[in-house]
Parts: sequence; C-alpha cells; structure tokens
Amino acid sequence: MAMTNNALMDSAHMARALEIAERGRFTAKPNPVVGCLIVKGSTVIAEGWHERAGCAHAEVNALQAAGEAAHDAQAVVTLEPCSHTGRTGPCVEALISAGIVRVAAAMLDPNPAVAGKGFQRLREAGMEVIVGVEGKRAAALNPGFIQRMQTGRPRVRVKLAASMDGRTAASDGSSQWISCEASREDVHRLRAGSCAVVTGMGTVNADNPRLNARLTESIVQPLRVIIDSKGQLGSKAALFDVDGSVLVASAGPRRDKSDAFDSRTESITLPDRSGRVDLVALIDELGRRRCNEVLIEAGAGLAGAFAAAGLIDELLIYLAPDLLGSGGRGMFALPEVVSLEHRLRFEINQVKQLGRDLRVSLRAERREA
Ligand code: AOF
Ligand code: ZN
Repeated sequence: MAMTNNALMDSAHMARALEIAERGRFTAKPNPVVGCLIVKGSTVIAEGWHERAGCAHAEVNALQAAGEAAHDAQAVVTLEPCSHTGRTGPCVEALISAGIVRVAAAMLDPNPAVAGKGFQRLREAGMEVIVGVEGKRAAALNPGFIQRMQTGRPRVRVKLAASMDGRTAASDGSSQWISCEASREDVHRLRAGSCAVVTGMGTVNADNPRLNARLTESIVQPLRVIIDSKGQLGSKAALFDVDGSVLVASAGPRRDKSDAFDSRTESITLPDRSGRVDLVALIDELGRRRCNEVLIEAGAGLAGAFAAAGLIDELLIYLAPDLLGSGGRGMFALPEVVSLEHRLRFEINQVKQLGRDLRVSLRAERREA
C-alpha cells in the first residue's frame, strides 16, 4: 500500500528525530537515547534530545525550545512519552499542557513503569496518537535498554582484536598494537556507549589498561569491572590513574589485605562452584545496577568462558590484514570444543572496513524453535 502524505512526513521527521537522539549516546545511559521534534505541517519548529540521566527528557527540551509555538503543533518522538514521575516529571503532562494535538511515536517504552500508559494518557486527553513510525530503527537505537527492561539482563558484547589468522598476540606475547588507529578509536566509541567495561586479571597483568573511553566528546565514563577470581588486583594498577568507578569481582578474599583500594572502588564476591567468578551472576548483578550495554575486553580465557556460558549477544572482531603465525595466542580458550559438533555457532551481522582493518560483527545463531 502506498504511504499517505502524513505517513511520509512522519517518517521524514522521525529520521531527523532518530539522528538527534544519537547525540545522547555517550551521556544518557542508563536511560535510552531519545529524540523529539515539534512540527507544524512540514515545518520543524523545535528539536530536543535526552542528554543526561536525571535531566530533562527529549520532549521537555523540545517543548522548551518551541515555547508558545508548541500550541496546536505535533510532536514526533522516537520513544513513547513517559507517564511516570521518575527523576523528572511525566512528559505526557508536559505535552498536554503545551497544547500538542498529535503525537507520532516510533515505539512503546519497554519500561514497565510506562509501557503503554503514556499513549493511553495522551489518547484520554483527546490527542491523536500514531505508534510505530520507523519502529525498527528506533529499537536499534537502544538494544541494551530494551533487553534490560524485558529480561533484567544487559546486552553483552565481546570485543577482540586479532590478526587475519586469528591471533591476539605474537608468540613472544607482544600485542600492542595489532589493530589500526581507526579500529582503536572505534573501541573508544564502544566503551563510551557502554555502561560497563569488563576485563580479567590476565589482561590487567599483560596490558595494564585504563579501560576508560578517550574521545574529545563529553562522556559519562563506564563502570570498569575487573574479574579477579584470586583477589590479586593491586591498588597501583593503571585503572586507578583515571576518573571513574571500578568494581572488582572476585571468588574469595584478597591476597594482600594491607593494600586498600580507594573510595570509588567496590569489591563483590561472586564465587561459582569451581572457585571462579560466576559470570552469569556477574551479568545479572550488572543488570541490577542498571547497565544496558556491557562490553567485555578480555583475553582468550575469559572471552572463551563468556562464549561457553552462552552469554554473548554480539561479538565484535577487529581483524588486521596481517599474519602472526600459529605460535601466537588464539582468541577463545574453549576446552569443551573437542569436536566439530561442539562448535559454537554464530552468524554474521555486519562487516565493515575501518582503516586497513575489518570489523566483523557476529551474533549468536538463532535456533529454530
Ligand atoms: C521520555 N523521554 O527522553 C526519555 C525517556 O529517571 P527518569 O525520570 O529520567 O526516567 C527514566 C525513564 O524514562 C527511562 O527508564 C525510560 O523509561 C524513560 N525515558 N522517556 O519520555 C525521554 N529518556
Ligand atoms: Zn519523559
């Protein structure tokens, strides 16, 4: 069926609302990114987006920019306007009192505190409400938020950098830098868009990373999580040289009890039956801490453990067009995979060239029901 003029206009406006929502990518977490336009006919009167959790929502920012002109206008918004009083007041009431007559929204807010109640309130107030404009694209803006709201668990992404022959280090252990500048900057964008970045003690000992996101844009830094089963992490690690919180997950007491962490570091104990950190319990804990996107940046041991536990939603592999030879370190320790029938199956989601590297995005193969 051909799209009506209204539908075409809604789609065009929504494309712009989706674009401005992206501006909150590194700062809105753990809230979703949201964009909103106030329009009259084909004219955009004002734009707003959600910049920071705890601050004004997209609709309120757009209404404020529109001022009196919002009267009799329409709102185009990438997410259902909220009906609850959280850290800020309900957007539906702001839209109603500003005199908005029609709302075109991309999708329902999966937050159970809203989930349809926003649309209901707008309709009760006599507004025309259209839902589903560019819905797929809007859902793709906030996959981690949607997953956490629906399941309590964050979206888990594992990132690895390797040579074309799948080695993460040469046989002497040297690994800096396998990937090119463009890939490394991309990883900083991944970190900046994540609520938590997770690594293991193997990586801390080998690379002494800071694990923060280093870009020129304004960033709410991710929580840095260290999986330290044996309680070996020392307070002199480079992690502690930069701003941002650290969560240390271990399976038992710390080795050196005299070496205290500073006040922005929290320790938790989550042992599994074999004396290692229980990864499922850790991911659940990060969900409780309102993490939408969790990025795992680890070596073969931990990456293999996440894969074997079936915890990976997306695998991002940065491949440099170089060979490091079969003596180099592999990407996943998977001792359970001894035969082809045990292989862990993924499917290709996206392939992109970054500088001289390839970034391959994989997701777990969907099993047919
Ligand atoms: C909107 N517009 O721009 C955003 C919404 O803690 P609060 O008060 O900021 O509320 C956060 C919740 O509000 C969040 O979980 C989601 O359901 C919704 N986000 N809603 O109408 C926005 N960011
Ligand atoms: Zn709101």
